Amino acid sequence: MFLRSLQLQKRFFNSKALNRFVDLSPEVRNSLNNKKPIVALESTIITHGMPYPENVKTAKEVEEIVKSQGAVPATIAILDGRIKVGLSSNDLEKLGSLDPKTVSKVSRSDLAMVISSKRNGGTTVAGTMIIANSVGIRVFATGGIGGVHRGAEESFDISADLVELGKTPVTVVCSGVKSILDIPKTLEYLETQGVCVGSYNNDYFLPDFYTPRSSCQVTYDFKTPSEVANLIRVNSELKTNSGILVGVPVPAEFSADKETVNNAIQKAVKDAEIQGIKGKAVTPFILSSVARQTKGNSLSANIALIKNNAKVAAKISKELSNEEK
Ligand code: PSU
Ligand code: MN
Repeated sequence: MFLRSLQLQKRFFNSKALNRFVDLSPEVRNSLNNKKPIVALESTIITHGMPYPENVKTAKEVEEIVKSQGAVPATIAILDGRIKVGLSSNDLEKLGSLDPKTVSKVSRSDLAMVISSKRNGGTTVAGTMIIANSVGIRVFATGGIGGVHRGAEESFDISADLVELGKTPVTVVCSGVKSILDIPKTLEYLETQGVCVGSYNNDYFLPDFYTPRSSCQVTYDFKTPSEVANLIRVNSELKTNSGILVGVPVPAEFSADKETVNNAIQKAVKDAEIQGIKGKAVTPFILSSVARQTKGNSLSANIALIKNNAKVAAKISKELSNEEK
């Protein structure tokens, strides 16, 4: 029995190296073993992206949405140095109520350190992609990815998410990048990294997170979950090893007001500069400043779009697992 479970575990870990640091929840293990639909969810959004208790509430609701579509949610985080794929309700509560100052924001550069020092960490898009890929999860839903920051020509602040998308074959379903970032430069960078980027029923417009359309158009517009599933399958057969980005617009009724958000972003970016906020702290600083300035209007758009993205990701994952049965 023990041997059989070890063999199963081995079969579904692409990277045996990561295996010994990972705890799969029983639901996640079952889903991987039986090739059932599964959607990875990140946790920096819980630890650094949203305030408590909305963060925990939203994380739980997002999991419910994935389940209601017939897929298994796999929220990924690091607790006491163990990589958790699939969090219990208690785990979520613990992670979400930790002081953001004491919990790490885990991107590729932090993974080994947070594990070796047995810390707690919320995984970013990059961190979550690495772990999802290593356990065999191919579809991942989140709000927005990191990107090229405004003024990057001076600061060199370019999110590791973009580099990860270029070398890790996971499909990230999100609402594009926030207009706190430089969207045209982000798209250029993704192209350089070899990432296939498409909008989702949005007339080729990449969403800008809080509102359905940025001013940037992309090369593809995906129409159905099965079209994306097919793309994922061919991408994996081709072994490009690149990720795919699916840009799903926030549902119109939840869109924030563009001008209000843009004004808040401009002020937040300026404040970050004045206060000398650098590196990892920049994104969380701007996010919370925008939420505060727009009096929660941006937070409600944020919550609505994550839920919608989780639904689309679950549908894609279902199509993917149907094709493989
Ligand atoms: N963008 C958001 N909300 C977030 C993040 C980005 O709208 O919570 C988080 C994601 O986890 C993303 C990370 O992977 O911030 C990027 O951080 P940085 O820019 O430091 O790479
Ligand atoms: Mn950065």
